Amino acid sequence: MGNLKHDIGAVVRQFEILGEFQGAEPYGSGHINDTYCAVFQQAGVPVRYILQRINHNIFKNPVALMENVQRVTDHLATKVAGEPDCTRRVLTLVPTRDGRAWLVDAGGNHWRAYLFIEKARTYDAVESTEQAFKAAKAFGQFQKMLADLPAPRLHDTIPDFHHTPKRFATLEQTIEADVAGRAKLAKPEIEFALAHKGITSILLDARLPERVTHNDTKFNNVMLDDATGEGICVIDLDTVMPGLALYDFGDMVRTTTSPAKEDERDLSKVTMQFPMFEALVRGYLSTAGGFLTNTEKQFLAFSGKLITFEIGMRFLTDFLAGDVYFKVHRDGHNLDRCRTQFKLVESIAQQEDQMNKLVESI
Ligand code: ADP
Ligand code: GN1
Ligand code: MG
Repeated sequence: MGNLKHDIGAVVRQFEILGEFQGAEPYGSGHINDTYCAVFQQAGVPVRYILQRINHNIFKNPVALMENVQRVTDHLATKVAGEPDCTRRVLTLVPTRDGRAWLVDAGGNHWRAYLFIEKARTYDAVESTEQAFKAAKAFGQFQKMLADLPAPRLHDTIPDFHHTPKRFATLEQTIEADVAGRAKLAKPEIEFALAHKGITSILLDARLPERVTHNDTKFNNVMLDDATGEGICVIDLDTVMPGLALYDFGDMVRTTTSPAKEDERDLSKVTMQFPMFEALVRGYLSTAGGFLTNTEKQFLAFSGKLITFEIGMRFLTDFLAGDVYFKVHRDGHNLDRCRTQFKLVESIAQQEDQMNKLVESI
C-alpha cells in the first residue's frame, strides 16, 4: 500500500461496495490507465473489485468516455440478460455511494469500479490457435452486439485514433522536432516508417462502413475463461467508439499471431504464425461474418499489416518525443516495442498473398 500513488482505500470506499476494505494492489499490464485490484471482506469471504483511474492526459474528456462506457455496458448487459454467467460476460460498473457511475476525486481524477471477473484471465502473449480463435470470436460477438446500439452516435474519446495518415504526419513532425535528441538512435526504424507512407491511406480510401468498434482489441483486452478457454468478457472499453471493423481485426493480427510479447528484444522470436492467422479469421467470421461486407473481408489480411505498422509508428513517435504517452518500464522500451511491430509488418508482408488466398477460400 505504501508505494501507491493515490489513497486507494479512500477512493474505493466511496463506491457502493459492502464489507470492510482489506487492501489494494496495482494490477495488470495496461499502458494507459492506473488499474488496481481492491479486496473487501464480505460476510467472511474476500471479494475482489477492479478500480481504475482514467488517464486524463490521454483521454481529455473523461466524462464523455464514461458516458460511452455506461451506454455500452448497459446495452451489452441487456443482450446477455438471463444467460448463465451474465455478470462475467459484460463489464459491470459499480456505482458510487451517491449513485453516480464514476467518481471525481479532490485532485480532479476520474475513477470507476468494476465487478472483478473471476475464474478468467488475460494473457500478454498467445499460446495456442484455440486461444486465437476464441479471442477473435469474442471480439466479433462484441461488434455484433453493439451493431444496434441506439442513437446518438458514441463520443470520439480520442479523435482520429486510427487515422493512419494523421499518425504518419505526427511522426514526421516528431522526427523533425527531435525534442529528446533520440532520432540518431532510431535511424533504421525511421527509414522503415518513412518508406511505408504509401500504405497509410488505403483503408480510408476504401470507403468502408462506419460501425461501433472497440479499437483496442489487443489480446490482453479479452478475458479467457479458466475452465473453457472461451473469450468470456471483452474489457478495456475506453476506446469503444465509431470506427472500422478492420481496426479491430487488424489489432488482433498484431497482438495474437506472434508468439513474442510486444516488447520482446529478441526479434527472431517475432513472426506472423499462419495457423494463428487462420484461427483468427475463422473465429472472427464465426460471429462477425454475417454483417461484414465483401470489401471488408478482402482487407482482413491487409488490416493486420496496417494496424501493426500504425502502432509501431506510435511507439516510435513516443520514443522520439521522450516517452510521454505509453507507460515505460526501462530505457528504450518504446523503441523495443516499435522494433517488434516493424518486424511483424515485414513478416505479414511476406505472407500476405497466402493470407489473402486463405480468406478467399473461407
Ligand atoms: P488499460 O487501459 O491500462 O490497458 P485495462 O482495462 O485493460 O487497462 O485493465 C488492465 C488489466 O486489468 C487487464 O489486462 C486485466 O487483466 C485486468 N482487468 C481489467 N478489468 C478487469 C475486470 N473487470 N476483472 C478482472 N480483471 C480485469
Ligand atoms: C494502449 O490501454 P492498452 O494498454 O490496452 C493503447 C492502444 C495501443 C496499445 C499498444 C488508449 O492500449 O491504442 O494499441 O497500448 N491505448 C490507447 O499496446 O492509446
Ligand atoms: Mg488493456
